Amino acid sequence: MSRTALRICPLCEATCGLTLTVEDDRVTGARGDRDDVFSRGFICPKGASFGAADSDPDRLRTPMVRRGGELREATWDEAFDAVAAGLRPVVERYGPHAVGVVLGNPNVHTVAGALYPTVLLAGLRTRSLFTASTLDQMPKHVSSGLLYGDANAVPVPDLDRTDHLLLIGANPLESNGSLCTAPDFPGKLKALRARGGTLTVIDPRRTRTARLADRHVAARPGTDALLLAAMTHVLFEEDLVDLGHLAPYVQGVDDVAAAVRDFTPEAAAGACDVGADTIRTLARELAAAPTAAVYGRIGSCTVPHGTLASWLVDVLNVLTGNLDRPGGALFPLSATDRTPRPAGPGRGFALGRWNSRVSRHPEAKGELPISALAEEIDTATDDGSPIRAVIAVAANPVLSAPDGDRLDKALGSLDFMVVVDPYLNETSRHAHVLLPPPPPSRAPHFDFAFNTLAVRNQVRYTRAAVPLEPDRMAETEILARLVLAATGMHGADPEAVDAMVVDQTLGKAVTEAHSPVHGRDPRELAGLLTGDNGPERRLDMMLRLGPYGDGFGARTDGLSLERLLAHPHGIDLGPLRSRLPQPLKTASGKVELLPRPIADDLPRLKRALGERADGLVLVGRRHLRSNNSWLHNVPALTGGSNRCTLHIHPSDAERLGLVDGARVRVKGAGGAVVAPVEFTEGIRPGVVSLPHGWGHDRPGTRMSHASLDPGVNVNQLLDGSLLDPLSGNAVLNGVPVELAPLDTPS
Ligand SMILES: Nc1nc2c(c(=O)[nH]1)N[C@H]1C(S)=C(S)[C@@H](COP(=O)(O)OP(=O)(O)OC[C@H]3O[C@@H](n4cnc5c(=O)[nH]c(N)nc54)[C@H](O)[C@@H]3O)O[C@H]1N2
Ligand SMILES: Nc1nc2c(c(=O)[nH]1)N[C@H]1C(S)=C(S)[C@@H](COP(=O)(O)OP(=O)(O)OC[C@H]3O[C@@H](n4cnc5c(=O)[nH]c(N)nc54)[C@H](O)[C@@H]3O)O[C@H]1N2
Ligand code: SF4
Ligand SMILES: [Mo]
Repeated sequence: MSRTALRICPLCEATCGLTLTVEDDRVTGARGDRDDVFSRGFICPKGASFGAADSDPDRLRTPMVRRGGELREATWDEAFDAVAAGLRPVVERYGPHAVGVVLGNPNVHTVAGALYPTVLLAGLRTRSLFTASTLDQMPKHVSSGLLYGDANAVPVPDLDRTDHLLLIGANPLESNGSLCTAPDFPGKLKALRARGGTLTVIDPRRTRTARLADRHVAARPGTDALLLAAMTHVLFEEDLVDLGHLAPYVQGVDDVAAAVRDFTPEAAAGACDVGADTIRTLARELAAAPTAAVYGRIGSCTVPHGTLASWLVDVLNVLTGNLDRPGGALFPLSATDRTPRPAGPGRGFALGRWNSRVSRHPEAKGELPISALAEEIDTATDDGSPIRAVIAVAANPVLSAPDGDRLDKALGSLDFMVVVDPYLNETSRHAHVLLPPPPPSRAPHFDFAFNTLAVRNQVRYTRAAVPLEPDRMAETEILARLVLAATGMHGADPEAVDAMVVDQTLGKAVTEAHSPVHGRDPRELAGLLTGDNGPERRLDMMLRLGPYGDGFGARTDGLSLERLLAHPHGIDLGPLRSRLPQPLKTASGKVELLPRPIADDLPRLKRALGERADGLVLVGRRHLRSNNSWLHNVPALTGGSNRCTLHIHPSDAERLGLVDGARVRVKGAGGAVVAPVEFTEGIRPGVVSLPHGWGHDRPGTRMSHASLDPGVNVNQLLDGSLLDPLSGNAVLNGVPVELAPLDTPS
């Protein structure tokens, strides 16, 4: 019997609605849901392969526990007994910081990842938290924290209405967008051009996105902060600054003017390898556009000046009056955001409240740099214990983070490691206990994270498309049980975790004057919650307390889980709207345009004006049918152009005596890898590119298709020492490398 079921796609940030074909509890097809209020039928090749990814035979079905040195199948009870027995002694003997928590990217794509890690961290009280954010967008969080007082207040380019988009270090035609949730990003860029708007792309590679642009600037990698500082300089020099409606909400404009005085286009041109006249044109076009948005992503974050570049993106939006206005860059308002409090000064954002033990890296947003994970495990100091146990959820840092070989060894030396992951892969092979979540068709979906980054306010929820088999456990329950086992409550009812969160949240809400439930009885409110299980009741609570919620009866047509379930294709909540000053939580209650830590980092940027890379530098790239390190096991998503090759400009190749298709040795500070070269005019001379997430050739893994064409781990070229100092973000782009031919040309 064949039927259809709706499921929001978890495979990238675009969050498209899918219509799945289900036969005998197996997903046999996926197409775009034409009635989805947000994605309106859009789908990409990855989403179309949802069924293949979902039913991959290498997905683990049973927990595994290490016995006699080997991972063997076990029951869920045995597995959680082993977790409690493995973790508690470490906490009791070495203290909470000896337990490292590692959270990977898919946590932002699962309900479990949204609802339980915060509870786990609060219960454990460890400072040893490492996530994919420090391989990704931590510079943006730090910049937002400093500018707006809220690290999660990330302005999103208003793709549907802007007249001018300046896109920096992003390739949405392959990635489908990031920190800008927009189903059919490619279509939105085409629509921008069709309505007479302009698209400018800054990228050292001539990507598919760059080819769509009116102007492509192939700047030298790692120099965006210089380029943007020079554009800012031009705005002041040519009197193009116009804050418009923002004027009452911004402080520090004159300080910024002084801070960028030395960053003339002429001074920046050499380092960026972009003509001073081009830099001036970019600034003038930005200022002249009726509305405009500057948007920076991975290429502007994972570089030595990532936080400064992220800050300058917003500075340009502010100085041209484009922040917080339609057509510019706005703050979304998600259905599960907390009830907006009245505008006014807040507590601000603190950086470096503690430091990592070995290299003394400052924390950012409660996290330590994942580049420092290996040394925090393998290096002793007289300042506390090294990490002796790790809890890893949906993370594969052996491939995703710098120097995988060192991390691989470090993970192998742990007293205990528990991993929640569907695969036995490069990281999870070190687990003492491996807990496999069910495939996505058997899990519900709600975009807690991406709705806060979406180009349109909307809300959608899909329940599991296929029922869970009796021997499987929902990932929400796995994480709830993990919380209990890690915090000394092993064996308690996992629903108690949800009940505790509900009690705490409602208990606080009733005390807040601005809350719709102010003064009510939290137990009465808890009794009103609907939903089939703990996680659904928590979702109901968040929706009802949220900005569109029914306030538990206070607003008759407001949102609740019941109301959302009655709209299986979602509810549209309208275009993004101006929200300032409400989102600001800085001590001044204003946008603080030149925060102290930024000002203190500017001399480093000034020194970079004189720097020129004399050798080759490496950048990454993404392929449309990839997803970081874990989709290489799906045959439908590999092959063709999705290969781990070194892209190089023919002029560089000729100079180095390289032959197209031959193997080359690539050497960096952290090691060397061998990959085939692929000539392309689509990359600027002086730059080579390798994709990440490859290197599936380690023993003891079970990724049978991926290991057929394993590729190499680009992050082995890094030694983990190159970081953006303010955010602790790894430098993954613009990394110096040397090449040597391996095969003699025949
Ligand atoms: N050189 C270089 N390195 C990079 C990048 C780059 O651009 N260049 N990009 C970086 C970025 S942006 C990121 S986000 C990181 C990503 O790095 P990671 O956070 O390590 O994420 P993935 O590589 O996607 O691995 C995700 C893991 O989650 C598992 N998984 C998949 N689905 C689920 C699920 O539903 N539940 C659970 N529990 N597990 C699941 C997968 O099997 C896999 O083991 O990589 C970073 N590394
Ligand atoms: N198909 C696919 N989609 C994905 C993912 C995937 O692995 N595959 N991963 C997802 C994740 S976790 C993320 S975070 C997003 C990332 O989404 P994007 O930010 O769009 O990531 P990329 O496609 O890697 O594009 C980054 C671009 O930056 C360029 N670049 C490199 N260095 C520099 C530099 O110094 N300056 C400038 N201006 N540009 C530079 C690169 O050439 C590349 O074209 O994608 C998500 N979507
Ligand atoms: S664009 Fe992203 S969310 Fe949409 S179908 Fe493709 S992978 Fe899924
Ligand atoms: Mo990412």
